[in-house]
Amino acid sequence: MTQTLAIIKPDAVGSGKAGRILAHLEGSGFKVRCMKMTRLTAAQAREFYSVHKERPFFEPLVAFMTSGPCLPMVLEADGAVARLREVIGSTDPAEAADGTVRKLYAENKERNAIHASDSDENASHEIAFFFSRQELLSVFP
Ligand code: 3AN
Repeated sequence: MTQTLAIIKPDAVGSGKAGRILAHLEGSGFKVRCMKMTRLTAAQAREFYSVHKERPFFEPLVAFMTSGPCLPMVLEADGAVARLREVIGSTDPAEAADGTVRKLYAENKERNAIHASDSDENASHEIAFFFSRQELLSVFP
């Protein structure tokens, strides 16, 4: 079993799709190991997406990610990172495969319902970004 980080983004939380997305993830075989509701500050959003800081969509992305609450969570499965990328679908819902989370629930390329780590290394980093060791251990000692 390996872990990855998902975030149900503010568009999906705000439009009442979080429960359906969570059910979709659980139905796809993921175990939820830790989860919280939070609202990112601009500084946190800039840090989280710093790899995109030179891109034209960076400031709109920061504005979107701070526009309302989101639900970061640690998900566990066999080959969790690759499996979750498959389950969420392409960044642009117009290009996402049928039955994927983004095809079903995303509005567009920016307001695309869910984030998922893209490598094991980034998954560790992103899990630590949202959850302390103590928080993780307090849920599943
Ligand atoms: P993914 O979330 O599929 O890994 P990334 O890491 O390339 O995609 O992009 C991070 C986030 O930046 C996306 N989830 C999306 O919200 C936003 N984004 C990416 N590309 C664009 C774009 N061309 N226009 C607007 N927003 C974008």
